[in-house]
Amino acid sequence: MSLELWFTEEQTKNLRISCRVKEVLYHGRSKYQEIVVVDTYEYGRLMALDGAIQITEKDEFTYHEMMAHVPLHAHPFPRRVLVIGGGDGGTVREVVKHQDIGSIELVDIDEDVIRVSKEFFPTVSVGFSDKRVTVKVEDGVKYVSTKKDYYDIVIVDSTDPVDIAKVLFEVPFYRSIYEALREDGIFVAQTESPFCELDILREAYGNIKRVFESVWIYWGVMPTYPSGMWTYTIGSKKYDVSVPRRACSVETRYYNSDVHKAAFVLPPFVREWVGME
Ligand code: AG3
Repeated sequence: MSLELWFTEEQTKNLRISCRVKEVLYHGRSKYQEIVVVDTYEYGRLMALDGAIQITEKDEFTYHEMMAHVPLHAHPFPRRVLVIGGGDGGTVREVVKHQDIGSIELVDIDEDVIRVSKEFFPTVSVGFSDKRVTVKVEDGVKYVSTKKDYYDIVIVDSTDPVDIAKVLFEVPFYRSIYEALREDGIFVAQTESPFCELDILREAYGNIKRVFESVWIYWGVMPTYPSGMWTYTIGSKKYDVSVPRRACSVETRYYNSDVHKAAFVLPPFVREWVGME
């Protein structure tokens, strides 16, 4: 008989994903959530917050590249970037690849996520050591409401819309972001799975449409998130973001110009559900 240890996320009431565990590396409670880090056979190290998988070493690049490089390549000249959430540092790692960006701020409410990522995910948190990056442990909702006409890009790298992250899917927050952006600014947020969380996607899309002139949904593959198909919703004041303005200038494993364009092609079931014409 062999002893087997498995990490399981209950993705919905009726669906679970399990990864066989080599070793438990960290288990603790921060002020806001339960943090688990395990080393798994299939996906390498994995971090979960309140039971929901946030990153695994094997597939995090698809999500982080799509969060960062789509808006950054859709803007002609991004200078100032704000990341809200994303305390693991994966999105920041992708943003710092763009040499022309002058300043990158990351605001995450939970300093333990930042600390745990630095300790157990050096290849994810690596961007934090870039000189242009400032990390603030604060409430992102409050922080962004103090800024006006300032950022070129705002990226919301949140957890699922439960507990502390709920407000990150609501209109007042989107309005503050709109005001914090310059007149040609771009905003993107992760908006969940079109299979497991269709209501969340529809609501987020509707809320962002109430605030931004132009709104698109794009999608990518994310094997360890519910259903493996993941969406991102992007609001733009001026530019058509569905085509890249510049050739891909950075080293990537998932993103390139063709993937950028393809990601905006949505299957009819998604278009219909969110009420796109
Ligand atoms: N943030 C999106 C996590 C959503 C995953 N949901 C789930 N597993 N039920 C990821 C943060 C990575 N920087």
